[in-house]
Amino acid sequence: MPEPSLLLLIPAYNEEARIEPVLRLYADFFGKNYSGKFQLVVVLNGCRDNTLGVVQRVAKEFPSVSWLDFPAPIGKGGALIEGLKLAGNADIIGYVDADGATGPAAVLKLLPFLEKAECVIGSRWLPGSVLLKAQPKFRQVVSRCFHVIVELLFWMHIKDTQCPCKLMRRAAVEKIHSNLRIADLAFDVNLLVALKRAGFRILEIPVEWTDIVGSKVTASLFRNSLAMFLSIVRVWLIYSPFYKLLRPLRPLEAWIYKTLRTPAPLAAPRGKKEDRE
Ligand SMILES: Nc1nc2c(ncn2[C@@H]2O[C@H](COP(=O)(O)OP(=O)(O)O)[C@@H](O)[C@H]2O)c(=O)[nH]1
Ligand SMILES: [Mg+2]
Repeated sequence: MPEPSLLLLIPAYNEEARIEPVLRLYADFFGKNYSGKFQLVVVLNGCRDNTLGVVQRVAKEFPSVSWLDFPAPIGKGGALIEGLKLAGNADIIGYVDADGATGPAAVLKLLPFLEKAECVIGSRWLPGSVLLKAQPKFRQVVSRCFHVIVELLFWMHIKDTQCPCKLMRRAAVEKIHSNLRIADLAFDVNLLVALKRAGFRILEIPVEWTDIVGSKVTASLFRNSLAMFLSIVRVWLIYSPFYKLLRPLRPLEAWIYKTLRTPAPLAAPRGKKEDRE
């Protein structure tokens, strides 16, 4: 029996220096080791370098590679929200980083766990995970503080919400897609909270991971962390009884995100009466 079709998204912003070997590695590995249909879709937005040219060059060689390009600065979350609209094209949809921190073999190992849960996520913080090279110390501290806040707000008991290696069944993505709003790097929390609240099971599996130089997040850690904090509070508020009352604060929120040079959360899709579910 053929394996299920798999579509992997790679959000990419100014990745001309890091993405080429990653695309080649994934396309080559899944081409040789996966019998189901495999698609790799890079979601670019507002890149100021030649990421698009690099992706197009690799796509000529590997038919499994394609791309979506959005000129507007929609952020990593915005790019993934767009990319997840392709969920109907595959049985399993997921995403990884453009830097190859988690290799294709590690992603393949996660796939069988989708028989037990609708969403499987890699974790760098579970016993059994292999950190070939850890993140810089200060980044780890910030990451752990973020984890504590996420746990206090959402009580999901997920050790590593931010690991960029997540796989989901198509039906789960389609069910929660209209609840995805967060356009910045806290998108992952938005996604996991939406899945949990819809009653889907999330399984966290130790993963092999290596820190790759050139992180966009570490480069502007303070600004990114502030925006991510704001965004997780925003996700929490969506599900709180105060949400409607806070509507007059929207212009202030827009101003803060603009000041932080971060894409603001998206509005509820048209036709969705209430912004909380
Ligand atoms: N499309 C898009 N992708 C982004 C944006 N910001 C970051 N990314 C991508 O998100 C992923 C995570 O960024 P990275 O710098 O690897 O962060 P780290 O792994 O957390 O240190 C990478 O694939 C980036 O190219 C953005 O504004 N738009
Ligand atoms: Mg990365």
